[in-house]
Amino acid sequence: MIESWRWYGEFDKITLPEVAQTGATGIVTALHDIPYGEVWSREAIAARQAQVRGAGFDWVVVESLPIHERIKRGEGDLSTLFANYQQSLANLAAEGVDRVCYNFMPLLDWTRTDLTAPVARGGQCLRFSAPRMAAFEIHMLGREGAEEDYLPEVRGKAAIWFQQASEADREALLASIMAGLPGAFDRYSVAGLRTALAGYDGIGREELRANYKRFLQEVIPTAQELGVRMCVHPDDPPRDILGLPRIVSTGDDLAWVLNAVDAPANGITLCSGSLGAHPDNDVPAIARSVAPRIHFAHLRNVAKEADGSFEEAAHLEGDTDMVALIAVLLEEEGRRRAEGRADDAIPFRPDHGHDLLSDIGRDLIPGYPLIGRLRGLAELRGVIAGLGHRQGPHPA
Ligand code: DNO
Repeated sequence: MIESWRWYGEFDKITLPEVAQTGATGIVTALHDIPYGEVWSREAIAARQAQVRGAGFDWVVVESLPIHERIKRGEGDLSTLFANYQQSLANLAAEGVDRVCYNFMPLLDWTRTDLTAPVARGGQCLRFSAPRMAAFEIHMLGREGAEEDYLPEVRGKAAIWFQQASEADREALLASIMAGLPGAFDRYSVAGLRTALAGYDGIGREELRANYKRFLQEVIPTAQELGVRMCVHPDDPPRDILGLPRIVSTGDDLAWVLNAVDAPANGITLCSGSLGAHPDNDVPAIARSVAPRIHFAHLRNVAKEADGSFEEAAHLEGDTDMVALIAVLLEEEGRRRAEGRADDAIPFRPDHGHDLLSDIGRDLIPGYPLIGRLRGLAELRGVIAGLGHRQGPHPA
């Protein structure tokens, strides 16, 4: 497994020399300042590549090469957007970057209601509270039909929260829900979000799947030819949100993706935290079912609650059996080695982390602190070493 670290380039207050001290050797990054839908030029990619290599790292994965909303909505003539995406892949390949993570979540990327929830023994974590999400949708956004998406008990708690919340609490909730968009992108106001949501009127699960399939048909053959591996990131949280359909949430969804265009370049980012927030998902079993197509892994854990809320747990705590999951990944690497492949190693990163110690007050990107991720990486490294030892020595 290749230990890697997400770094947000010019938007990240954590420096590459700091990252080097974590022991990670791979960098996961993106050109966050390029607007969605535009070509990533060779020059811009080469400049980032030089920066990463100059600091002694490999740029192992792009996260993300984002998909324009018009592609997700299947709106109008998409030929330029598809051509631009293909060109970006060609430019990345030409500069030696050959794994690309993306997601197909409509409108919002990951969604949380609280970015600084207290952790029992100190520190802060990201939290998704079903009652607060319900308060937002029902009482702040006034989305039609939102009530039906929540249990009566959750609706009750939502109404109480909303009545007691100050204007500042409501603003903080909106800011948390909007924080998932990485880099320098738009944050919606409540009114802006209503307008953006209206763009998805009439787009249900089947329509979104058709639009996704069209994207895969356009992009996977190009990726395959270029030797680039595409890896879709699962929905976070893995459920419909704000009335928007989500189609990459379960093992069945992943099987659908892999079958939609059946090629090795069409692969998966196995994100244990995203998949693990769904009550029916057995993450190690899902990993086993898609193992040959896992091109990248995000390792983190969540603790779920009965009402649909969840909190990000320490990497070896929470509901997912991390040791069992890592065993699946190591087994898959062994299978690749047995096939004689030189590209057997799966890059992974400690995904998210608690804000711990000097992380607090540093105003880092939510979920991406230094010490919290360093702790996560060290724990995961220990599991990998322990399981690897049991399996016998790795070839050099
Ligand atoms: C959250 C991340 C996601 C992920 C994108 C991939 O921390 O895991 O933002 O990068 O969904 O496109």
